[in-house]
Amino acid sequence: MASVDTSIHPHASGAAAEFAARHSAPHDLRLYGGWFCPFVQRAWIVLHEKSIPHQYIEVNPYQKGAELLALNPRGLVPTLRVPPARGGTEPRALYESLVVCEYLDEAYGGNDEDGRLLPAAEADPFERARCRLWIDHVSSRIVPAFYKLLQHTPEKTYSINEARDALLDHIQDFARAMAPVEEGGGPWFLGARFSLVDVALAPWAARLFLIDHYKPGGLERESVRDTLSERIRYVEVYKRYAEDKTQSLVGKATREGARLP
Ligand SMILES: N[C@@H](CCC(=O)N[C@@H](CS)C(=O)NCC(=O)O)C(=O)O
Repeated sequence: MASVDTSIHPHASGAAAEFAARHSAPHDLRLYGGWFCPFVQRAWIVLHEKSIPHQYIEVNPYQKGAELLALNPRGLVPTLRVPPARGGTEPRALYESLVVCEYLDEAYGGNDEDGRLLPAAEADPFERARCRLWIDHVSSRIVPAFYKLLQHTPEKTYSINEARDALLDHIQDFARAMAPVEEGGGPWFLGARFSLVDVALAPWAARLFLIDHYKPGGLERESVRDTLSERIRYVEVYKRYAEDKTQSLVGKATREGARLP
């Protein structure tokens, strides 16, 4: 087995780089993160959703620096440096992505009706517990199955199809527990309301393309994958649809509510 891979691109890119840059000024609430890390992304999403002022500090957790280890003896990201308690001077730290997410949700207000990403216990203890149950399903079923499939190699004792089926089974169980679209009026676990259940899953949902990229058959049919071009090319060609400027027969028909050609 090779040693730990410490070579990682040193900083975020794209939208994440812009978000990190907007939060680079010193602040007494600090997220120590790695741009690539899905556990970090959970905490980052909560900071973003609740517009919480903070400082983002990029670290490589595979080259554990003294600053990170002083806050988190496990040396993992995300690590959150929390301002000192009232009357105190020592900064405090929290880690474990879901603990960090719940802390941020409870300690800071938010934009929606009660400002909470997890239903408050006072409002609906059952719904809160049900959300935590499905967050646990994400962490204990979907996430391990994602890695088991991604880490499948031909010499494994399980087949790639077993790994793929297990991941899809866990995703289907999750989908069955979601609010039906027609009842909730929205695409999220609770329907219209975005919650910590969605936060817990989103980083891996956004990384599912890696299975298609690295594994034979991926999560898509090979025939589908082998007939696709690079994503950026679709972004370019679909711009005229997204801005509703296309003069194609399909575009015109949709605009007029007519049958597609
Ligand atoms: N259970 C932790 C997992 C965090 C985790 O594994 N982070 C990775 C980066 S994605 C890490 O810091 N790895 C450092 C290492 O493996 O030494 C959480 O939910 O926060």
